[in-house]
Amino acid sequence: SCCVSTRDWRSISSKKRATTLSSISTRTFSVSYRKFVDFALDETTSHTHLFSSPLQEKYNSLEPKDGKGEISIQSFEAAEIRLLRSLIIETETMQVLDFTVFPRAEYDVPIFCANFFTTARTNIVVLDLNPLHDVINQRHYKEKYFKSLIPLGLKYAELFPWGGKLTSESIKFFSPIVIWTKFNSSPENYEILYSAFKDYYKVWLELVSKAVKATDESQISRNLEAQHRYLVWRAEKDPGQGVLKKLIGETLAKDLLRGFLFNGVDVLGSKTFNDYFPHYCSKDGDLNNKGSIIGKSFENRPWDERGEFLAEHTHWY
Ligand code: BLA
Repeated sequence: SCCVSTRDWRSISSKKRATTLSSISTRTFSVSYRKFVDFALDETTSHTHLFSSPLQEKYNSLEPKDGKGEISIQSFEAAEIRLLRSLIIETETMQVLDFTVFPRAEYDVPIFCANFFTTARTNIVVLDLNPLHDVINQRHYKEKYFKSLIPLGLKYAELFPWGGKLTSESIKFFSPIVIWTKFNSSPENYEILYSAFKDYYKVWLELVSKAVKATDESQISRNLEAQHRYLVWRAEKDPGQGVLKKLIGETLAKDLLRGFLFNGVDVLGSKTFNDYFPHYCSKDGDLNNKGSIIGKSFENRPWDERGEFLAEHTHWY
């Protein structure tokens, strides 16, 4: 039959559901991000013990407003991990993965970040080990975590074209091995994306396993502030916000952003968006609606093959 009610939808298996989806829609998908998350959870479990996070229950029952499609969340903690959380959205028109792992403040290891937005035609992808500290001016931190990973970054920089201009501030949250790309939907591309995801997650887990727990209070508070600044940036500026608002409404979307995706933004620090990003202040004081005061830049990859940052303006604020 051509029509499925919401109830039928929920009671059929996900395999059958996928088939039904492609037959009732002109769009067909060859990607599901579930296996990405399954891989990451299996790998993590082989390194450390995962505990279910209290956030799980609170956000478990989200559904698209129109009842079409599914929203799945997962969240865990571990000895070295403050929060591992995953959001998967599967509707008739899009597939989204937002998978991020935040280490505890005793560790200065990068934040694992996978953000994939997929429609029938196109994909917007960020996959990175987001550095906690400045990798443009702080040579020591860059070398500590990224020097040995440059060849891995180069491998995928050749397979995936640079995604073009992006919000200028974002580059400061990216590493020299960032995969920032847009590509057409195709099984081949998803295969490469899956292998990139696996490679990046494995090296990230290695970093976490080898990381030395800081005991120095000032180091810990520097790490904490860097995490908080990251959370403040993403909770305020995530380009997925519009999509989330349409999907579940403004109130729930905001709660999901601050309470789940970027959990900690309201408790890990007291600085505000203005404190961290003062250049955002505009004449009318309506800073939150601006995409970026600086605008978009970096039409081409700003890192060379040795992982050196190429742009001249390395101090924006
Ligand atoms: C676009 N997502 C983008 C862009 C970036 C990112 C750089 C290009 C547009 C821009 O620069 O603003 C992702 N930016 C990031 C990430 C960081 C950052 C990961 O600063 C981390 C520090 N994307 C999602 C989710 C959805 C989503 C969950 O991660 C949807 C629910 C959608 N991203 C999405 C859409 C666009 C986009 C629709 C294109 C629209 C736009 O350009 O604003």
